[in-house]
Amino acid sequence: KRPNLALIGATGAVGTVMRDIVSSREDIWGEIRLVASARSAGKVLRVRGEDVVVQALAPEVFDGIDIAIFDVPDEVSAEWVPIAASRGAIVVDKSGTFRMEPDVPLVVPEVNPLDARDRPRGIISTPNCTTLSMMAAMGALHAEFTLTELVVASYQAVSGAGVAGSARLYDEIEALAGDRTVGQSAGDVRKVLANKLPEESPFPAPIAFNVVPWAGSRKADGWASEELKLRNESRKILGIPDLKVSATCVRVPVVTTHSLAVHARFAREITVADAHRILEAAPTVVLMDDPENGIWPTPLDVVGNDPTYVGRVRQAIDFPNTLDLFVCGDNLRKGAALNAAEIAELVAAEF
Ligand code: 2RA
Repeated sequence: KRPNLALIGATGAVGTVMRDIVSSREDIWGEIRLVASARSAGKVLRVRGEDVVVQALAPEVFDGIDIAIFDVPDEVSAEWVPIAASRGAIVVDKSGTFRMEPDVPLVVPEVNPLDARDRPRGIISTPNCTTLSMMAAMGALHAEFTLTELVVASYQAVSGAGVAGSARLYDEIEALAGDRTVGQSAGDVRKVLANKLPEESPFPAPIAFNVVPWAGSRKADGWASEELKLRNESRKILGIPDLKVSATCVRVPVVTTHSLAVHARFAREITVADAHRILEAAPTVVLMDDPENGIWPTPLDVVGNDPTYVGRVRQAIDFPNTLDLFVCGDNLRKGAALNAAEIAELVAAEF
């Protein structure tokens, strides 16, 4: 049987990439139903070359659906994922709502595909895009050398904050373009933006010409939610409950593709050659590591592509058994839509 798929949140930044992915990969689906908020209902969108009318989220939209992929805000998932599951759909949920619940698997198909089979609530979570940006690479290295510690700094793209995040960066760049004096005295960019773009930004500081050491919501003791997600989710996906993880998440003026500087310690000695061998053999990782010839990944070279790109692999000079490396992953593809689609494909193979 070809299972029927529903995409919930079909019109957002991730939903748009999701439609593209299900249209461009091998077609394994029966019906594909598009669902969004009442505001977007009635829109006509293309999937697999056909026009599909977007339906408003309601219990009945799950009738006859085998697998539902949710990409909606946490509170919408909290309300609607259980409704979808109770109506018989297996749910792949992108929100943070269920990720850390012990009876909900958190899956990256390259790393822990078997976890997707153990889903007592009919719910499978897909990780946050920041975690996902490094997971294929770190999972492959862990499988052979056993990770013990991760220290990560992220350089997160604005589309991680959705369509509004990208719009804000473009608007700020437009508002500042041509003025060759901005960025030279403290607060000058803020002043221009306060005049030209008085509406509230999704970011807590100007993002054009800047880096902002904050991503996500406020958590205890000065941590941002993105930093804690990276820690907790890495532990769960890799199956290392005591993995030591410390992260600083930073927003940068990049439209799409998150980058991470990763300092990774292993249980035993690992060389650059070991890491190259493993990463080259990992099917969804692309190694771009030839600094003498200026070869390393950047977001502009990676955006729109599925794999995880790795470069700048070095053996840490002052830390034993430790590598430093730089990873880039498209936050809307592997970081979101692609991983969810791949989980859904794993489940579809059971039909
Ligand atoms: C961000 N990781 O980049 C988040 C999106 N879930 O804002």
